[in-house]
Amino acid sequence: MTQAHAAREQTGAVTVPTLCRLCPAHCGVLATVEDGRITEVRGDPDNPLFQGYTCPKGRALPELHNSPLRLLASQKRQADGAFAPIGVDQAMDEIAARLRAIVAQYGPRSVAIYTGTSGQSYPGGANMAAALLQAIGSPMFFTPNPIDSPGKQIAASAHGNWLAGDLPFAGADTWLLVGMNPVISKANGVPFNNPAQRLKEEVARGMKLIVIDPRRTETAKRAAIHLQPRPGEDPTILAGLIHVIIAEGLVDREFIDGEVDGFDALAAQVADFTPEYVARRAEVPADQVTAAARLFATRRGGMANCGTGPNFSQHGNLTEYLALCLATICGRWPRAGDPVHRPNALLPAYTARAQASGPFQGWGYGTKLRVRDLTDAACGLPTAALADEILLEGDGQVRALICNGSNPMAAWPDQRRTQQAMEKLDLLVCLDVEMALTARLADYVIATKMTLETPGMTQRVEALKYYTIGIGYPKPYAQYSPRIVAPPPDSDLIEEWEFYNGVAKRMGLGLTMGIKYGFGRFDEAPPTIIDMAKSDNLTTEGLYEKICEKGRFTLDEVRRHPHGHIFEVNETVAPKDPDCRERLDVGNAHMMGELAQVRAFEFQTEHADQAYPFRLISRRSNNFLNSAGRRLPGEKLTRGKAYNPLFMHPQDLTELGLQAGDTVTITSRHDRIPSIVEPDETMRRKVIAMYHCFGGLVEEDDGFETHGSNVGRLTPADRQYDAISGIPRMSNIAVSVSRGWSKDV
Ligand SMILES: Nc1nc2c(c(=O)[nH]1)N[C@H]1C(S)=C(S)[C@@H](COP(=O)(O)OP(=O)(O)OC[C@H]3O[C@@H](n4cnc5c(=O)[nH]c(N)nc54)[C@H](O)[C@@H]3O)O[C@H]1N2
Ligand SMILES: Nc1nc2c(c(=O)[nH]1)N[C@H]1C(S)=C(S)[C@@H](COP(=O)(O)OP(=O)(O)OC[C@H]3O[C@@H](n4cnc5c(=O)[nH]c(N)nc54)[C@H](O)[C@@H]3O)O[C@H]1N2
Ligand code: SF4
Ligand SMILES: [Mo]
Repeated sequence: MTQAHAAREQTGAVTVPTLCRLCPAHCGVLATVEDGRITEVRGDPDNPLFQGYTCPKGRALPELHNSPLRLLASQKRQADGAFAPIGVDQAMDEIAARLRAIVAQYGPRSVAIYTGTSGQSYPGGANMAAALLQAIGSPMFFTPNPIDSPGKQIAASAHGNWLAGDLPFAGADTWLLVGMNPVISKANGVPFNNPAQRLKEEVARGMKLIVIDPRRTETAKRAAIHLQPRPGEDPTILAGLIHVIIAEGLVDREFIDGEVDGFDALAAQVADFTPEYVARRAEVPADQVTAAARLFATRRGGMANCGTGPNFSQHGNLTEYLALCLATICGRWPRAGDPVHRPNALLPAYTARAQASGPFQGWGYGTKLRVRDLTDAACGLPTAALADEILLEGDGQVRALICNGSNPMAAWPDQRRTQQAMEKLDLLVCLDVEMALTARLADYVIATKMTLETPGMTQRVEALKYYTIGIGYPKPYAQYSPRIVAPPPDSDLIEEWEFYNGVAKRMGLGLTMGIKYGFGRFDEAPPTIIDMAKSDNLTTEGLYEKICEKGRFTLDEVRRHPHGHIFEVNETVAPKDPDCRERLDVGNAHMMGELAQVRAFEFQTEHADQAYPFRLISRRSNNFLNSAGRRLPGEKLTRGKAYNPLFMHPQDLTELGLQAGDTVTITSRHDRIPSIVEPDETMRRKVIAMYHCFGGLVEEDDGFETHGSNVGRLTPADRQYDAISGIPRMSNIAVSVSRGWSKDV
């Protein structure tokens, strides 16, 4: 009898171990089930990695599963615009027929899929979506990555990868975090099994943390050196750090000679970035720049990780690249004989080697978009351009979009244009658990199961190390969970992968799902190929077996440890293959050119525009994952505040004659939104911040007190964008703040 059955058959409450899948951490938790409903989720003290840790989002899983706003059946838009329930089989029949007609009339490229953050909670879902598009013959597969941190893969393609992975955070004597707040975001940088605690322990042990952030964040509070600069100056600051390290001879010469190309080009390019220049431009003390460089270069261990902040503020590719260069010129990669930091458990075993896998073409290839000369790139197709691909008429126009656990209306830049695009589509399908913002504009909303109603496992978390440095479990850890509860009575719900497979079958297409493993362009093991034509009557459990088929440990072994398990893997990094000629590159021509542009930029001109004296930066709420959970009724997540305030330094408020709780209008060169101000001493003066993914549809601005405002509205997608990833300026946005709000200008 499974645990879920045991839970359902007993009348009393049953508490079972499982895992939260809302964010990449996948914390091991305990779930209490009473009469077939989840009533409590809390930390699992018996989980060896998480040791009782959870966050408010995970603890709200019962409310999310039992939410009155939850969709219990799929919905179809009627002629009058209202939605009516539709059986999911009927919905798949109709969607398949419509897709077939659209492909027949306009060609395969007219169909696009955008798979989002919540799509990642379900192993196989996004892969099956990709398989459907492939079977249709459309290249138009999009993810949030190019409006998140696209600089990561682009920088890695220019720099190359290290085939032994990254260095461990635990035990390092220094670390640099640029524009990220892992204590809240549980993203990369600090290990996400209780990041606040991990950081506290390391600092108590002696780690000297360096943080670059315009806000004194929960993470920055632990820093030995917190550089609190003007936003958008990260390439300047990192070039300054590299300048000092080279000028003072603090580089790892032996590592550079053995493994690295381009050092002289880098040295020449940073020559002008003296601490005094950096200080003047980024408005940080020059001696802090020098001190940070010395600290980073002279203490043991230590890598540099970048977050969304610098990726949003332009030159994200360059900033990510310089962070890799900083680590590389200081020789900060695992060497032969070091313990393997992130050996796989549910992924195939691999040989970690102390050698480079050199640079590769990271952009300018494959599918060309029709707008802004954008192409496919290492970060994926430029998502910020998808709205225009829908709006621009003619050959190749996108006419049908499937959103998989994603929410363009909340998350994409330029919400006004995004809404026009959503409304222009011939067919918009959203797989969601509620009538989220984009779902409200859809033709069909496919109601899906929630995480605790599906089996879960941690394989995807291991794969994150192939995506970038500084993320993934710090130990060979794995967990599997069976389904914990049945879906609500009388509901008609489907899982994501079943939907794509179901639509494909109805279109007469056989799906082949492929999963690849490896750092950068390097394949560690042959891909796993799952031929759905040979997989009739597959269950999700069966799909997971296939996905984990090549794992170092079998799912059976993992299942034996319901509270999760840290496996014994005592491997050391293998020496460099004597035939290996590959080298890392710190002098990539494109990146050096961009650094020269940064140096030539007249930064005073931009600062001088008094019409827009504030800089609006990004920030994440501890209680919501992007837009998910934002509409949950009650106080559990909103804590009485269902909107996203405008955080502002108290002195800036005073200067504007504003008080906490006052309504203001935030105006950028592009658009305007209302908000409510909140004093926050952690902000740098003249820098203000808001949480993203709030607000209603474009015409619903007046409801800001109950649903907040959409920050994306302030950002145009077709000006000040990155030429490779298309990411527009989503932080460091020049704005003005004025008292009051009126919808009419
Ligand atoms: N201005 C600004 N814009 C930003 C950002 C920012 O910081 N500032 N951040 C950017 C970043 S980093 C990202 S990743 C993107 C996020 O972009 P998206 O991934 O597109 O946005 P989310 O809000 O995460 O969308 C999640 C959707 O999934 C639904 N959902 C929740 N649970 C489930 C589930 O179990 N199953 C299914 N099928 N659906 C579910 C939610 O209701 C919601 O509609 O936004 C980007 N946009
Ligand atoms: N609780 C919670 N956790 C989340 C999410 C969430 O919405 N809520 N979202 C998840 C997602 S999709 C992602 S991608 C990750 C992101 O994880 P992070 O990248 O850690 O995101 P943030 O916490 O917003 O941290 C970004 C930091 O950049 C700073 N910043 C803004 N502009 C600049 C700049 O120009 N330069 C510098 N140096 N700093 C700048 C901001 O002050 C902020 O502290 O978090 C994930 N985890
Ligand atoms: S950090 Fe929070 S949301 Fe993320 S997996 Fe853990 S409990 Fe869930
Ligand atoms: Mo993200």
